[in-house]
Amino acid sequence: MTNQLENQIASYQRWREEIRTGIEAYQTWLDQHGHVDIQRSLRIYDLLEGLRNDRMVLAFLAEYSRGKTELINAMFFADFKQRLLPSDVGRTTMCPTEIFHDAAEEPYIRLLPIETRKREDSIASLKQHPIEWVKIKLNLQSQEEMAKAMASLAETKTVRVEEASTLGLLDQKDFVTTTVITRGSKVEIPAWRHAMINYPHPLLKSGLVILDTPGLNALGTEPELTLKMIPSAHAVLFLLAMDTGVTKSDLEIWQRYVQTYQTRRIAVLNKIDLLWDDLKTEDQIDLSIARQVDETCKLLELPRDHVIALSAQKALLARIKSDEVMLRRSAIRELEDLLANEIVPAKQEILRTAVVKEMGAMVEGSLHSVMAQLTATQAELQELSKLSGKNRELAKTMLGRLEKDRAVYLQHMESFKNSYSVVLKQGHALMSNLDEEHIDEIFAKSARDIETSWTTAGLWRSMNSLFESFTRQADKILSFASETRSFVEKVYREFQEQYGFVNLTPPPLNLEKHILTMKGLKTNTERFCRDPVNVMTEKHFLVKRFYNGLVTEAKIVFQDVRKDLDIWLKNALTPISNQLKEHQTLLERRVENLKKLSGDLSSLQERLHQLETQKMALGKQVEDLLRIKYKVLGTAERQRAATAKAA
Ligand SMILES: Nc1nc2c(ncn2[C@@H]2O[C@H](COP(=O)(O)OP(=O)(O)OP(=O)(O)O)[C@@H](O)[C@H]2O)c(=O)[nH]1
Ligand SMILES: [Mg+2]
Repeated sequence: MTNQLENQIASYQRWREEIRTGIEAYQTWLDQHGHVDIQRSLRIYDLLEGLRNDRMVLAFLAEYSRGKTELINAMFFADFKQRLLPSDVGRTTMCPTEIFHDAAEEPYIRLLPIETRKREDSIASLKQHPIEWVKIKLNLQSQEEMAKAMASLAETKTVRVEEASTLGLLDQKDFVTTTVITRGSKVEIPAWRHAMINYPHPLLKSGLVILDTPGLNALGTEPELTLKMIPSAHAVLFLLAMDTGVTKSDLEIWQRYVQTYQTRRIAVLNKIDLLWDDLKTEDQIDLSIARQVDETCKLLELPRDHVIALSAQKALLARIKSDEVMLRRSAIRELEDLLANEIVPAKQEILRTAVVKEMGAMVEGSLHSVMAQLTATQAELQELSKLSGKNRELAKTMLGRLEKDRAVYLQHMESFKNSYSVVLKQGHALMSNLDEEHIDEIFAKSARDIETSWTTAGLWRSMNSLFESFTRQADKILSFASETRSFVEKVYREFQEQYGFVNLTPPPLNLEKHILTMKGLKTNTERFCRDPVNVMTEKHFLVKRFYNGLVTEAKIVFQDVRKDLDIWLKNALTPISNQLKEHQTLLERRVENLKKLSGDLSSLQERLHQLETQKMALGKQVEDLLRIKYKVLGTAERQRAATAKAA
């Protein structure tokens, strides 16, 4: 059963493949023409790896029992002809569950024991250690075995109150953050902390990852989920149920975990089938649904087309039974179309921007360099063809003129080199402010600030100084980047006017994403520190866990800013410096050749022939590079057109 979403994701995958082959072709071009450069090769290798591991994450969030798991079953697993993931009344999914495909391994479900919460390791780091996980191989041929394996996602265990407390799952004064259900003196807690399912579904094979989560109570206990996994997802699907409407706890999850962290968010008003009533006309039913949708838009402050009313359960049933009428009525396709038309292109744009950022200047630089060589070859050809049948005197006059040109050019180069080295020095100084050692220092200071008091006040003090330090660094970097851009533009203008250079404008340095992530962390900290429950109870283990989550994320932001600055600096300064040096080499070569010729004009024909061959070869290189450029940096419009055609 293919639908628009599958088509769109498949076309996205093809596009990604094309970029990958384009980049590989560029690497081959570099190798073939002797432009081997370790640093550049490493960057290309990293980018190729990134493309190979590219993932699009859809996170499903909601209070318990709104039908998240049922919707995932209907959207992705109906071909299995049964409810693959456990979905039931009351609380069902007990741990965050990632569903993806990894071709390197046989299908499996991996479960991280809840006891790992006693340690400080993050889930991300535990993912690197398969030994920490319980692995169950999935036998796709047996529905019974599959259902049994998937049932683990809903597994709980009964433990003593103290045990739940050491796991950070229980605080007797406060049940808001607990995930437990009290059973007399004992409590019931989730058996697993996190689950990973490797399942060979076509959409998952294309790089889609589904994140199913448990309801509100469980969300609060795993900062990594709320600080990292949900904000970095490419879209959040927030579920509500028709029968409950938007409740207080729905709104709390929305405001706390979705609204401020996610720009691509869709609300799903599930269970519309509960309104299907034989005693009401279709119009009456539609009216009730429309009223609820309007109400939801208002409460969640979402545009009308981002709230979809549907029935996950009927969609699953319709797909299992191949009942087209029921499937249409379930309205699940509206959601899938929205994802196909909005979320997939948005994800594509993110990747395209990243590729352009990494490769744009490199490919353009190579292209300009080859074009400059071609222009120089043509100029020399023209110059020398004038000499045919002429005397030596003319050659000498030409040589004199060319040498003068070269001298003026060298003077220009000198003044450029001076300003260039000043800019480069400033750039390196800013980078060294953000190297491992300095970042460690910034974070060590923040740790010292809080170590004596694991309280919300201590947390706020410590994090605030960290955020301020970040803002200072980011401001400095941005103003440096804008000055550098003006400098490069000025140099290009000068050299374009005098020597006919092709103009290259360095892109602005964009730190928006990192600044927003940092703002998100700050809002999160503020909310945590102001939350009356946290202030009153001052649960140190929770503050510590939250702090660890925050600093891990903040450190990544600092590191990412440094990485971006590094790439930007190279992209902004390397092409112009290369172009200038190359122009110098070409001028020198022309002077050398003319010198040789002015002594003996007999080899003129041979030289002309050489230049013709060179011109052809360079022309071919320009063609190759244009093809590569088109593949690697092809515009979003081109892609959209291709997708529309495929659909
Ligand atoms: N009538 C009706 N029931 C539904 C629909 N979708 C889900 N349900 C039922 O609602 C109950 C809860 O669904 P789940 O998919 O387990 O909900 P969840 O959001 O994953 O809940 P947790 O895993 O506990 O967080 C189950 O009994 C589902 O069969 C629907 O569209 N219509
Ligand atoms: Mg569930």
